Amino acid sequence: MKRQFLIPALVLFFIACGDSEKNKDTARATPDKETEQETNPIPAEQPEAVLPEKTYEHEVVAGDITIPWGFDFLPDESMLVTERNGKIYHIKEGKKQEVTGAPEIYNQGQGGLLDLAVAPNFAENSWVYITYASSKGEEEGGNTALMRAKFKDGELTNREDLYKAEPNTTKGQHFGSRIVFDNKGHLFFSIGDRGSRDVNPQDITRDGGKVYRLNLDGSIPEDNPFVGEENAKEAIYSYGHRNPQGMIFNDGEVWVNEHGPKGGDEINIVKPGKNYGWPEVTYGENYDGTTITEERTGPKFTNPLTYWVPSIAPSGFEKVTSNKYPELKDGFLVGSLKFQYLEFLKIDGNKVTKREKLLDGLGRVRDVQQGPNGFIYVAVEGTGVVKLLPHEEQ
Ligand SMILES: [Ca+2]
Repeated sequence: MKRQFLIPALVLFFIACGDSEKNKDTARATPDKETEQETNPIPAEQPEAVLPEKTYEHEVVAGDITIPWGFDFLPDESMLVTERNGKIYHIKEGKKQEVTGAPEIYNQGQGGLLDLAVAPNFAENSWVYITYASSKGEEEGGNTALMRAKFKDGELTNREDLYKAEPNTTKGQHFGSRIVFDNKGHLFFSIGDRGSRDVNPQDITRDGGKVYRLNLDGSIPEDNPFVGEENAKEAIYSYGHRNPQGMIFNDGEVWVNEHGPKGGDEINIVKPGKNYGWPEVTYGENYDGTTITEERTGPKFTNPLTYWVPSIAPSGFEKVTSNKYPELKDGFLVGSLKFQYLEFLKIDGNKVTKREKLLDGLGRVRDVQQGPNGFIYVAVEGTGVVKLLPHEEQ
């Protein structure tokens, strides 16, 4: 989940995230290799993904949602779910009600209604945050926007646009997007490279291929890494991303997973001002098998924690902290759009030690959240939102 409500005090614990010019610095990079391997280690190869010892069952909690893109929980444990085509549903006690006041979307390619995150202090202010593809602006096409609105009685009101990426483009790729909160009054959200990999991700004066950090009212934190830099988009927190569609707040750090090209999906630990390399370094290649770059790493770039070859097409991200699934506790969950399962990863230090395919074949997994009740919920295309049943409840 994106935050947790703890009673009695409102103590909040947030989890819920080319053929370009070659890197000229590679040749003259010889900082202390050992230190570098400690602070920015080259990721190890992953183990194969296997089926779990015991198959998990599931139950549908919100059906008939074509592309359930993102969801989050309200303090009463009811759920808000976005559907990419522009609808938002409130799921309460098994009943699905369409919410009025959803934003007007630019419905193109991978764009549409994207993530939704309930404010950490929703009980006091009723804010929910939403990312979506928007056509606002002068140019034709659209780009990713972030808004907030108050949710009450099945209705979104007091809508405020907090960020709109520029410029618009008619390209249908890589809008991102996920939203998470830290416990210091900020929110983070992601925008993909919008199909312009050689223009956007490496340029901090342009939107796209970035993770952004804002205050909850949409203003830019004064300590953002590029504040005061000429022409910089000051909301940028990190850059060189391709298309992050999974994000969590994990032990004080923002972690994203992001789609690579053919091969080279990544988990990155997002640090202020860091460059995650796309497209100058990547473990992937073009979809037609041609080379993007031979470089996998370089001194200017922060290495991923892990990478997937072949790509699983990751979407959604969660850390299991509840006691409902002892065998999964402290592990990570990532949806696979491509292979239609929920991937479980055990990570020890900076190494992935186990990968399992949960709910294998269920459908394209779009999002995953641990609910305030400790159960794992999974958004699956063509189905809706399902609950992962612990073994003892089957
Ligand atoms: Ca990278």
